[in-house]
Amino acid sequence: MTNLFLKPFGRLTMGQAAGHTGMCRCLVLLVTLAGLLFVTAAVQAETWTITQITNNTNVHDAYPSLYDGTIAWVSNSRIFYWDGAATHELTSSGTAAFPSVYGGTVAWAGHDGSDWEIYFWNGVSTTQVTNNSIMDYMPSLHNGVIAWEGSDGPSFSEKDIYQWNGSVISKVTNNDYPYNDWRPSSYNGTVAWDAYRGTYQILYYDGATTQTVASHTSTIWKPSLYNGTIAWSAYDGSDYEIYYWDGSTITQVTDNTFDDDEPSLYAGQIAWQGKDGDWEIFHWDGSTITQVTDNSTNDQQPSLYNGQIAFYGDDGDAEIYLARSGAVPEPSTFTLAVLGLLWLVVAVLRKKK
Ligand SMILES: [Ca+2]
Ligand SMILES: [Ca+2]
Ligand SMILES: [Ca+2]
Ligand SMILES: [Ca+2]
Repeated sequence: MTNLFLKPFGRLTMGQAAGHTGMCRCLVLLVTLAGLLFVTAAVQAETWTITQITNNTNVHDAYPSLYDGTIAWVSNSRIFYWDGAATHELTSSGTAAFPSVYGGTVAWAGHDGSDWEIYFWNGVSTTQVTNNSIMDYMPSLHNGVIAWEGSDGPSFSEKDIYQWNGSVISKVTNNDYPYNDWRPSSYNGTVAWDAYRGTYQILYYDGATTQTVASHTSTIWKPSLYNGTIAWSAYDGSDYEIYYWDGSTITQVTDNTFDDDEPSLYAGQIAWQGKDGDWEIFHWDGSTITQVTDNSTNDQQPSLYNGQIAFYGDDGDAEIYLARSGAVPEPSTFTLAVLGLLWLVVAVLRKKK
């Protein structure tokens, strides 16, 4: 029964697999091959190719939002949209912030002269979603639905979570000070946000009910929602760390002595910024952390989508960058050397026969 496995291999490499010596040679070769493949796999690292999207002077390009190779960002308080080939400005005045992109549509917050409102660009024209005297801020767009934080209640700073489904505005939360709700992340009509309910919490509204995902006596914030799973950042007593909830279990992703913040979640993978002196971009593929940037200037506010990360870096006035991952063997010369060594082993064994 062993020969069933060895024979085809033997024919290919040694010309014979019958007999004790042949089997031994085959086993040695198999073990060597397995070992070399393992070593080759071990030195394969996730590599990132970084492209600079903006290149200007005295213009602060920041807060990118990425969706399927398209990016929306803020440039000197104006909203810009890169469709993968060309750049378009979506605003006509410089009072905007916090763009969120989805499938050729963009939401953002804009100041109308008296307070902040939510705006939505459907790819052709812009709609003003809110028109009131309260502060509407930090919109998150997904599939035609926008969630944001809006102030109401006795204290102007007290926030609730609102949602717009394309025609109607509803409240996801409705409470008063000292309860508070901030920083929503929208996904198909579901919302995650951070809140104060006596303790600091990550809350999740699945479209029907709201549950507490995590509770903390110190800061826990900036949730990023993806299909019933959430990433966030929390203070562990000495610095900030990244956490991931897969719908049932919480995993601590980082455990170091510097701040990790601004997580962006996509399909079990997370990008965030970590401060190893200056801010760098990091990526977690579900098991391994890779450092995406490595320089002496700040790289911040990553937005992750399907193996790509948009972020902004500081070249004096801040620019938008796009990092693309590729599972390229590293270094490729090592792989060639392994193949060469393998060929040598085969040649020697053939000669010995
Ligand atoms: Ca710039
Ligand atoms: Ca308003
Ligand atoms: Ca940390
Ligand atoms: Ca950096």
